[in-house]
Formats: sequence, C-alpha cells, structure tokens
Amino acid sequence: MSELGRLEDLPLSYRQGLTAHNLVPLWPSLRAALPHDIPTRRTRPVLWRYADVRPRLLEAGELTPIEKAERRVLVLANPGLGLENMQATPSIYIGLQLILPRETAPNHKHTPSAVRFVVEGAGGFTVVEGEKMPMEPGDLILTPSRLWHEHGHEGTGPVIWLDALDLPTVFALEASYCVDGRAQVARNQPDASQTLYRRSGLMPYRSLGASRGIYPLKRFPWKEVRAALESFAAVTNTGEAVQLAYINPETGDECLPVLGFSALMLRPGETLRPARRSASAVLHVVEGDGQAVIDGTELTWTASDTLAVPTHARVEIVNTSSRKPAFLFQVDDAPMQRKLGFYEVFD
Ligand code: GTQ
Repeated sequence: MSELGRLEDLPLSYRQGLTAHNLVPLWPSLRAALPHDIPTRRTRPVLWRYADVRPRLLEAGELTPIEKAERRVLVLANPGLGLENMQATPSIYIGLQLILPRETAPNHKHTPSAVRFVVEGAGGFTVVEGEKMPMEPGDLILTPSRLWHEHGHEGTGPVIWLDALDLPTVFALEASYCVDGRAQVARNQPDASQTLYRRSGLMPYRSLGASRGIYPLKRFPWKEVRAALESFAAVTNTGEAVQLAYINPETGDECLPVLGFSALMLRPGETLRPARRSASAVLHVVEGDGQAVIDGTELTWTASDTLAVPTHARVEIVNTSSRKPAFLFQVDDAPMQRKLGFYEVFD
C-alpha cells in the first residue's frame, strides 16, 4: 500500500488557506483516525491498590468537610489518558467515595448514569427517587441518568464505595450537567430487592403486559450474587468463566445504556483467559488474591484493588490462592458498543 501524503508535502500557502477557512485535509491524519486492524490505545493497564487509595481518602475526610466537597471522591485516573481527564478507560469514570458518620452527600440529579459498588463499612445508604437502599459491602446500587439521588451514613466508622459513571461519554457529547435539589423524603419501606424482586424469575404480576418500569431494581445485594456464583461454579468446569451479568429483571437487558456490570468467581488456583474483545473494562476485587496479565503487563492484586483493561486487550487472570476463591466485579462499556453495532469478541 502506498504512503499517504504528509501535511508538510502541501505548500504552506495552501495550508494557511485551509486553516483560515476552518478546513483540514484528511489524508495526513487518516491513519491516526483509522489505524489498520487494531485501534490506537492510550489507555494503560493500571492497578490502583486500595492500600494506596484508602489512607489518602481518609485524609481527605480530615482535610475537606463534606460541605466543601458535595461528593468526597478520589478519582482513579488512567495516566495514559491524562490524569485531568478523569478516565479509567475511554468510557469509564471510576471514583472511590468516602462518607463519614452523620454526613450527607446532598440530593442531586445529572445526565450521566452512575452505580455504586460498596467497598467497606456499615450504615451507609443511598436514596434514589424516594427509595432508600442500604449499602452493605459488595452491594451494587444504580443511580440511572436524571434520577434524584443522595447518600447518607447512619452507622459508625468510614463508609467507602466505588462509583462508576458513564461520564466520559456524556461529557464528550457536551451533555453532562447536574441539578441540585432539596433533601428527599424516603418512603418508609425496604427497597425493591427485599420486596418486589426477591428472586430472579419472579416479578410482580402487574408488570406483565403493562408498561414496565425502566429501572425496577436498583439494588443487587452482594450476599445473593456471591451465593449465585458459588452455585454456578459447582456446575462449571475449571477454566470456564463463572460470570453473572447484572440485568433489568423485567426486560432481561443490561441495567444501564452505556456501562455493563458483571460478577466473576475464580476457583482456588484457577486461571481465566477470556477471549479478546472490543470493550474496555475495569475490574474491582471483592475478595481474594491473584495476578493479572493485561497486554503483557503483570499486576498483582488483592481485595479492594481496581484494574483498568484497555479495549482489545489480551487478558489473563489468576487466582493465586490454592485454598480460597476470588470474586471480581467488572464494569465494561459493552452495552454501548453493542448499541453502536461494533461490539466484537475475537479468537
Ligand atoms: O455520588 O452522585 O464519583 O455525582 C461523581 C459524581 C459520585 C455521586 C461521583 C457524582 C457522584
């Protein structure tokens, strides 16, 4: 194939004329925009150790009162994408949020969708559109686009959770904004995971045929996810992924439009080599110890650590314990890629 013409090949006066009229020749940039066979990836395989993040987050609790922060968050920023851009991967924002006893992170709503995955502590809660949801370690809580949400803490000791947002995409669309609101009045009843959607395969009869709730279930208790993974593992060969997707129980679709969520279990000593795919991902360790090799970069992980997986990356994940299982929570952008029509799984 012939070399494409360079910008320098063009006469200076011609280039100046283009610039003056807000015009750009494609051919010098064509290969950068459309590289052959595999995208150009600036995203690095990175590990954020909880042991490095936690003390700095607790220090933020002393340095910055909640009133001065609104949300007290340290963002896990991928250095390959520029720290100031607050991207773990091109499409995934990840932050670790701290709330201290009796603090409130005030009510607001915004165009990006968010989820919380609880890392530690007891007594935290999130209220979404009047539904109060307890936050126990490992619970996944959805705050979909433009729904009112606020967080609080009725217990003792710090509560820390991982925030995952589709902010990079919404921001790139120049569509990211927030509205502040007055404190919600929470309904005095348990959340839908404890009442209307107790078990997969069962939903309120009235939902059949009716116009369905868009986000019927916004809390997925970890103790149920963990038990489901163990039952799944009991009938699955070693080396085959024990992985459950979080879905909307009324439609069977992914929970949110841009980001997808799943939970993985690795049996003691197990190695997983998932097929290479077009989606980027973030892995968060719920329990266990192990190693990951992501595009040749070796990373050693333990509980509450978080890893970035670039698009098209070759990934190997190993549970290095010979006695204990490991559990990982995964965020990826496969839902958006599927909707855009280019989600691919290779090999
Ligand atoms: O808790 O609503 O990490 O609005 C970033 C933006 C958390 C939240 C973040 C947010 C929130």
